[in-house]
Amino acid sequence: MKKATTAIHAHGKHHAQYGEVSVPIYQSSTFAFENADQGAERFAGTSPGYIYTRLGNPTVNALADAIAALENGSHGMATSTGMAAITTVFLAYLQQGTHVVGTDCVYGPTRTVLETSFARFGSEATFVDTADLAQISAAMRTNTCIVYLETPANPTMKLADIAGAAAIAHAHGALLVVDNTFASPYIQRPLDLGADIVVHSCTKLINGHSDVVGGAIVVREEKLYRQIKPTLNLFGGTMDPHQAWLILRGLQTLPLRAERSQQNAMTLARFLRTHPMVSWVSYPGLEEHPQHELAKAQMDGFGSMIAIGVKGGMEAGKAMMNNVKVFTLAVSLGGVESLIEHPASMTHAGLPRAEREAAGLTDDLVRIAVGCEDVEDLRADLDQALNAARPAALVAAAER
Ligand code: LCS
Repeated sequence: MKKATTAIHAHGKHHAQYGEVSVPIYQSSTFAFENADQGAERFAGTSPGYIYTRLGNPTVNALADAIAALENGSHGMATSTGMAAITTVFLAYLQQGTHVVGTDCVYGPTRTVLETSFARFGSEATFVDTADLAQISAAMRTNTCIVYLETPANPTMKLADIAGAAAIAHAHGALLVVDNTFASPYIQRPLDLGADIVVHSCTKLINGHSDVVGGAIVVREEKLYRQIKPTLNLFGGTMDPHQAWLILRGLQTLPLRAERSQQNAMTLARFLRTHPMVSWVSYPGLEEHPQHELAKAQMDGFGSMIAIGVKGGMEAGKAMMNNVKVFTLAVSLGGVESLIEHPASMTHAGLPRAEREAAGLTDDLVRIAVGCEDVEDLRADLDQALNAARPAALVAAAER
């Protein structure tokens, strides 16, 4: 099946009881056994069936299977949030003395959790510019067990070569984990390129309506599922059935939303690079993006996220964000509505300034999450908001 058909029908593995077309919400925390022997068999894994929703639930499994089908994975797991997906994978593999090599400009909390919580448990992490494979190779140690990529990365829109990184990871006996949130499986399938594990914040494009948080883990083969699923069950980062149902509903229109929002993003990126108030634009669909060729090779499109530098830095960027009318000033991304935010003071504020700047996350960077509105309205809104930032930029220039 092709991608759009899969997005609409992948939950079809759910066995309808009454011919229902939509997957029901199995809002039950526990599932009755017919007798004591059956209960024991379910716990032993020798009899199929559900036990308790933290361990598995039909609505949640329908979503996990659908995302796994879209990612071409062997097994999927749905989690309470994207961070639960990411930390469950780390909890499954990291221990005292292990080491992770990761993308320097990942979503802030992903880096923070490795540098604080997992460091406290004795596992180290090195963050490098994973756009450069040589930097990944140089950072590998004998105890590196995970290479962790975010591509495109939040918020710089830098890419990493997934196949190249997989070769390096595997040569060192490490796993390649890819956060595929920014692209979504409609636009990029890391497992096909050699990754072992994909993680998602389903809060974003997969759900697409800014009304629910959620996450997912998809693995290449059953062995990895057997390593990760017990950790998810024990630590309890499980998804709730109602959450799963909402995300299943959103997933079915992922192809439509992804197409529309990336078309809008391309138009806006081209417009922004001509705007006098914009000093630079990072969007993989622009020919001048340093990894435009890689984007064409490993992605089916260029996605809906754009990073820009606003002339006049932080103050001008703030003035711009305070003046948007169609865009909403809010963190998150991947919804039908367009959002705008300032990573250095919001999503990535938890990182020390030196780390942020070394990763290309400068104060002038404004992040634009493009939605599905009429592009003319989005373009006019960005234009008037940027023009409204002109006085702040002049003040900044005078102060320099
Ligand atoms: N991975 C990426 C690439 C993300 O952008 C986010 C959230 C997460 C993981 C975590 O997912 P969550 O637990 O929130 O479902 N990114 C956000 C952002 O850029 N703005 O607000 C949240």
